Amino acid sequence: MKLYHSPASPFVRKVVVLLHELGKADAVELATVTTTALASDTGLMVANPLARLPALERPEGVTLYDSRVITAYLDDLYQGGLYPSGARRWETLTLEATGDGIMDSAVSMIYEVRLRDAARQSPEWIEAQWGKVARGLDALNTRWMSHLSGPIGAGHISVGCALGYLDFRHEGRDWRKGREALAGWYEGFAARASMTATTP
Ligand SMILES: N[C@@H](CCC(=O)N[C@@H](CS)C(=O)NCC(=O)O)C(=O)O
Repeated sequence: MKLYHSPASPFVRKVVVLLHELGKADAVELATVTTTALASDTGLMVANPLARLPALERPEGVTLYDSRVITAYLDDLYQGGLYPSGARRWETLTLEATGDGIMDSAVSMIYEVRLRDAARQSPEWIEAQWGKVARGLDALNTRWMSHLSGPIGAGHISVGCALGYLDFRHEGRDWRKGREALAGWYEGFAARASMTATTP
């Protein structure tokens, strides 16, 4: 299997962390590409018409995207149990959506600054995106600590990669301030071998 990859992408990191957690990091070949919303990699465009990372080419079927489809597929393939059954499944999917949503807004803030010239950038839009990130973090810190304290699942991986991305690209925002429970959880999660092996 071939994974279209960039070491800086938190969505790609989710997939690679999950592979490490499954003990299957060697099961995919990493095809590193450089792509942005304004200049798409042509090979990636063939694999995923949306030209977004990650995409997973498989010998036995269609190329998979987006990251949530890929993580669910790999967990199913290797029977990892990272999407549990019962009530915890819906929590896991919602937690994963929360982590992914934080990444969406955090990545789009970087695009605004890097892909638009200074005169056309919108500080209001950037702050509105940070507002979504901040509310997601507050929800994690107040409503999700009990789930996060339980067995690792796909939601934990998404949240861990989202927080890692905030440290990587938005360090000045000090996301830990006033969110001590979440910060404490992340300290432990960031020390996992799957995370240290994939630090951007
Ligand atoms: N919802 C998508 C988001 C993927 C995404 O936004 N990837 C970024 C890299 S971090 C990308 O490929 N951006 C290029 C573009 O938007 O054209 C997923 O979960 O895979």
